[in-house]
Amino acid sequence: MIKILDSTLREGEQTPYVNFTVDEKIEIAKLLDKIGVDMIEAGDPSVSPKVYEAIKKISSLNLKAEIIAHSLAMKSGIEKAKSAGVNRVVVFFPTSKIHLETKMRKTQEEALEIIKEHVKYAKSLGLKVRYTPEDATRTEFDFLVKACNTAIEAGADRISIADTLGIMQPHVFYDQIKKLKKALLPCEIDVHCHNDFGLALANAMAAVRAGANCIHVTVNGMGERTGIPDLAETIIAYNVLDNVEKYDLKYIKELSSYVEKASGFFTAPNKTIIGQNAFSHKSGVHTNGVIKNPKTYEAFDPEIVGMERKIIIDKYTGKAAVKSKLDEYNIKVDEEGLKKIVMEIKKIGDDRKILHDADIIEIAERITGETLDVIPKTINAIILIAVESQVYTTSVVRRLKNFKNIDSVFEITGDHDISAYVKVDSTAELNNLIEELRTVPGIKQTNTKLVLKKHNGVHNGKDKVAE
Ligand code: HCA
Ligand code: CU
Repeated sequence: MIKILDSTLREGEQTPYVNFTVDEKIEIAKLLDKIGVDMIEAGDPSVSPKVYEAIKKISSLNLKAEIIAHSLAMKSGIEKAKSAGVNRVVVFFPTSKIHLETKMRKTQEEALEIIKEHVKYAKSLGLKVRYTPEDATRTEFDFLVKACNTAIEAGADRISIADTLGIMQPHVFYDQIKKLKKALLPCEIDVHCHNDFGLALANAMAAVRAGANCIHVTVNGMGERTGIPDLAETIIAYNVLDNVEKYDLKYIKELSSYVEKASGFFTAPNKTIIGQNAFSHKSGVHTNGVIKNPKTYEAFDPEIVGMERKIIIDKYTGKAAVKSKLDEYNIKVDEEGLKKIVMEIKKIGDDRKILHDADIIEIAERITGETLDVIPKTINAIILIAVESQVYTTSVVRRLKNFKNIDSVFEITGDHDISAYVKVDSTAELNNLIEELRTVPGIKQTNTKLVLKKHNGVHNGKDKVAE
């Protein structure tokens, strides 16, 4: 049965500009344990005192998952792992020619000695040991086998085959793991696949087919450069495509969102499983199918991972989708009216990027001649915006400056970080703007104040006259 090792707290924290606090790490570890990952790689205790503290605290939580500390082949690192109370330590030492010669300046013989000595040392402290040959996939095969078998003989019971540069392809990795399985002494094999070519999960799944036991993942696929397989993607792929039911899927969205907020590392809309578009349907053909039966265009039910289906209304939309949207608001129109509304949506959709529910209500109002819920025109508002603590406020301001309805933007002190002065023609537009603002990465919260009257100062040329 497949095992999952989550390395969000170690590999994930190696993502550029990402740092978790100790409390955030504890929260992440607890959520990972609820999902049921088999192992949690909690960090390398030599990195900093706070990393050590987090590993120690996580080790004392009595989670179901095995808690692992990562360490270079270095006695002090192994000792810190031991004193942090982990179940297992990783001894990592590279095996490829380029890493040995240029980075470590060691011969192959010296490398074997170092591996043996440090695995033995970790075992002597009573720790379980995984050995990672860093850059394994660029290592001469015979030497890779020698290095791994040296570690196994010294007491390692897991070997992590690291595709450190993400250069594998599924069929190549499959063959390599098959060969390794035959050549290695008894042990479990982990695969640690980097995603530099977008092949990380495919490579890892091929390796499992060939006999590997465990896949390394991170939440949202974080990690050095382009990261490693995404936890959600991996357990859903196994669940839906391979009937593996050992992981609890319902915490996936919560964990992913929590990690996004804690890390300031936001996923793209087209991100698998938890991306904003993962269950959005747009073209008339697709929405018509989904409304009749979601299975026409959904490989699995979004609810199982805490996500929601979305029907996008714009120029691609057909009657079925518009009708279902109107039904949501209890707006009744006849066939003729529906056609007109669809035509109008297509016309507006040609000129505008986003159409929100408020637009559709407005259009329906115009076409049916009934007043639904639109309020007077020309509205000025001040939107106070709070930004996530780890996000650079000016980078959010830069984005806001491009919004058509935002007149001016100020960075401010106090409970909020930004104030935006906004001019819109209707509440519908204001609504749209606020909704759009909420999708801007880094914006935590908005608070909108309607301007009742605007008075200009003297220097403005006019003399304190209400506009
Ligand atoms: C690194 C080390 C590592 C180790 C993987 C593992 C890699 O380069 O930072 O221990 O399984 O990718 O080789 O993350
Ligand atoms: Cu790595």
